[in-house]
Amino acid sequence: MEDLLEKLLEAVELGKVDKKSPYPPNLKDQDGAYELAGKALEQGCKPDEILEKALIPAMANVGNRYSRREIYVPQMLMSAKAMGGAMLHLKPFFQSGETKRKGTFIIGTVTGDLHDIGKNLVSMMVEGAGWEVIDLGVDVSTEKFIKAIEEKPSAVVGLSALLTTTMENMRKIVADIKTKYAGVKILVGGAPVTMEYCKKIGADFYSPDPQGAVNYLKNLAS
Ligand code: B1M
Repeated sequence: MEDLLEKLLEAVELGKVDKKSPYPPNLKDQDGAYELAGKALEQGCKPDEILEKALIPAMANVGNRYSRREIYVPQMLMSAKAMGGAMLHLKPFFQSGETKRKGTFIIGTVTGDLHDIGKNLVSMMVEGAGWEVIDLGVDVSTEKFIKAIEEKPSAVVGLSALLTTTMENMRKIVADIKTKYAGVKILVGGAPVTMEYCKKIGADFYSPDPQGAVNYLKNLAS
């Protein structure tokens, strides 16, 4: 069993989605994350064990390697895709409530901003770290964030902005959320955003990359 989980960890880290996936070329025709997760379940491994022992450590390695600039966006996307392949088997268990998530993370790119590549990476990495993720998409208004928070009041909220012009919308959304839900923690990120700006607009934390977001949530949950 340990061997199977080790193989799954490696498949996710290397971005091997499933058997027919041509990437990475040296793993051609070998089982990918999809098949290995299915086999682990068949052999009696619990979904949360698969998450804790294979998927989460794999994505943590990927996040750390990306932060150290040892890998780049395409590799991280392939790993996230591989994790998604494994999650196809695990999701039904989480959705049924049979297996507990660490918490809920609501994420969206702020009003007026259509950039979603970075936001999607954060979303996938956080999901890979064992959180339920409610991804509201792009061009998300205060009202949409508030509605999602109403449904999950204990959620942590993540805002992404890629344009200097939409940073102002980020400020407004943070202010509106904090007025209505002072206790809700808000994490901000995106290329033009800085820790200084985070403090200025009253958000709780800034992360320059997905792994920083995962680490912040991990600290909050512990
Ligand atoms: Co746009 N764009 N774009 N664009 N675009 C930028 C951002 C720009 C810097 C390009 C440039 O001029 N050099 C520039 C902004 C300038 C500024 O504001 N200072 C720009 C512009 C001007 C525009 C338009 C206005 C262009 C126009 O129409 N005249 C327009 C705006 C549309 C709109 O949003 N309303 C526009 C449109 C587009 C496309 C639609 C064509 C496309 C977006 C496609 C998509 O996202 N689906 C696009 C793209 C691709 C880019 C660039 C080239 C790449 C952005 C990207 O995906 N980076 C970008 C230039 C650049 O960055 N080199 C640019 C990769 C991604 C992994 O990084 O998103 O930074 P990033 O995310 C990182 C971190 O920031 C962090 O983690 C990620 C991984 O490390 N992170 C978080 C992100 N969100 C986080 C949230 C967190 C934590 C961390 O917690 C919640």
